[in-house]
Amino acid sequence: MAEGKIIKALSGFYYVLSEGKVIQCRGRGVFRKQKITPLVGDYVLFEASSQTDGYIMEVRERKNELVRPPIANVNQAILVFSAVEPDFSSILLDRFLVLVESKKIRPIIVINKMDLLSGKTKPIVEGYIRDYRHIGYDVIATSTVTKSGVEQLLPYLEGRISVFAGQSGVGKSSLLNALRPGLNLKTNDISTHLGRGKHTTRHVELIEIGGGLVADTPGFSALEFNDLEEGQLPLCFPEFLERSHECKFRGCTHMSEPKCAVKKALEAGDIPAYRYNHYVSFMEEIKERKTRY
Ligand SMILES: Nc1nc2c(ncn2[C@@H]2O[C@H](COP(=O)(O)OP(=O)(O)O)[C@@H](O)[C@H]2O)c(=O)[nH]1
Ligand SMILES: [Mg+2]
Ligand SMILES: [Zn+2]
Repeated sequence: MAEGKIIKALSGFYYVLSEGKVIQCRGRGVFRKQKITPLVGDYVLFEASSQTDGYIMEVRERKNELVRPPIANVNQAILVFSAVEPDFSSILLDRFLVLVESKKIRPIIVINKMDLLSGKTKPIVEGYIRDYRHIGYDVIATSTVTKSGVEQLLPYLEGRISVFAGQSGVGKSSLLNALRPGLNLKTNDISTHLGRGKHTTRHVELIEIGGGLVADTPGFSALEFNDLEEGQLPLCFPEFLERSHECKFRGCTHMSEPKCAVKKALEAGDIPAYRYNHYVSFMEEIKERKTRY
């Protein structure tokens, strides 16, 4: 049996990339009974019946699984924001970061459209870039117009499965096109993010860019904290997590407990107020959700 990775699923066929070749496979008959649905991103063992065709015999255990789009084993999320048009939003970034961290996916932050910054907006965006780098996140500032910074993304893609995520219009498709000339993804395509609620089975495909695999559709289209428990939230803010052993109470939620190291860092200006405020509002949102049931 050979080993490979599913890069596309379409009409009952799975396209398995193995040693540089793509084999068109069907799932084993027993999968249906065992309720196993192979996903794009799955590592599989397959039996080739010819040079081009085969059967998937086994699906390896998944590291994680996204629902929309359906992809397994995502290593990282490239969170794309624009500096302006639309304006950079730190609360939206924090929301993405929490969702990504909670799935044990590594986030990479990209701030695109840097060419559009003016004298007034530049220092604001640069301040955010400094703050997020200070937390320890990788932040890449790009422009697909001047091409500045775009190539810095390539080494991050190598050997990994990545999804691009971010609001419509920030430049995700433009970035992918810039990273892989000839890809020709549609840009300024506002129809694609309206699929919600409609019964469109969106097919996903992983495309090879920079020695890695990238999903061709944006990830994390649902931005609600539906699967998140209160206790998980403090783990999704790395700069809180690293200080939490200094809090007086074990399992401190950094809300109203005394002698809280996070509160202390906030007062000292080591944690920006907006990060803490977003944390509090997410905590309230999670609690609120619970009382609804
Ligand atoms: N000025 C400027 N415009 C950009 C940049 N990147 C993308 N755009 C434009 O922003 C619009 C949305 O880009 P698109 O790639 O479709 O965004 P997506 O919805 O995130 O895939 C298009 O009109 C692009 O030409 C950039 O770096 N600078
Ligand atoms: Mg797009
Ligand atoms: Zn605390």
